[in-house]
Amino acid sequence: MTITPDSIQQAIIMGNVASISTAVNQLLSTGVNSQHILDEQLLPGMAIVGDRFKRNEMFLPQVLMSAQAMQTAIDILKPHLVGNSEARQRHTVIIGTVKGDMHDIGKNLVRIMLVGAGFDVIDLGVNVPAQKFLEATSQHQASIVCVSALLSSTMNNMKEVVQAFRSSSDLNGTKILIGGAPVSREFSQSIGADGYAPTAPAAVELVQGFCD
Ligand code: B12
Repeated sequence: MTITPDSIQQAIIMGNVASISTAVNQLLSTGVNSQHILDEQLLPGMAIVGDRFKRNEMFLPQVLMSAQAMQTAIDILKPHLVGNSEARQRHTVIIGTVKGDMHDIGKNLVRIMLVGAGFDVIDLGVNVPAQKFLEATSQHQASIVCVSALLSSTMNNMKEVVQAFRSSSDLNGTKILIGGAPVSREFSQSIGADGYAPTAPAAVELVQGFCD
């Protein structure tokens, strides 16, 4: 199989798990950088899926197949993305997708890159209520919490998470970082979160900044 620049994007759009595995493995074996594959092929492919879904040119079962292809590709890239971990004092970060929201691809990318940067990350999964973020933070003595949302309806549940921490007597100093496609810096400020990052690498920089 010859890999053209569009092969991976096409495999994402078609939700073709077999051909995405072949294409990603082949590119890696020829020395193409994992971050380049992610930024230039996978993420633009998923953006096209999102546009087509919005315009009713793709439907939920197809988007689910694209998501599976994306996750397969990320799983293959994972050891390469986490390969450059710096020696640093270990900090524990709690991460999860907010209550009501099942989207986890972006959250998983943030987790993978935080692990790559040397953090201990506890992933609470999707549909996580505020109370569960609090309990995990206390249990793991974490100082940073990352919350993801992909739906404009669930981003409001992030406010509940921030309020739960701010009204806790021992966890009110926890740094809360939010992200996901509908979220912005302004929204982050409006709910009293400590930060917002638009991408996984930017999330890592912000978390590192909290630890300096
Ligand atoms: C894949 C997908 C799905 C998959 C999810 C599979 C999975 N395992 O995640 C499935 C098919 C299940 C799905 C379901 C639904 N979806 Co959907 N989905 C998408 C799609 C196409 C791609 C999302 C994605 O994975 N992007 C790729 C990742 C890498 O990007 P990302 O998540 O934005 O993450 C990056 C940054 O945002 C950031 N980031 C992410 N999280 C965090 C966290 C922190 C702390 C930080 C700092 C940064 C950060 O870093 C990431 C990497 O750089 C989007 C379209 C879009 N443009 O976003 C729609 C989209 C989000 N879905 C949408 C909708 C409407 C739905 C459904 C309601 C559809 C329905 N009728 O049932 C359901 C909701 C189910 C639920 N309760 O959650 C709408 C939301 C509209 C809105 N404004 O609310 C979108 C925008 C599509 C659209 N254009 O209409 N979906």
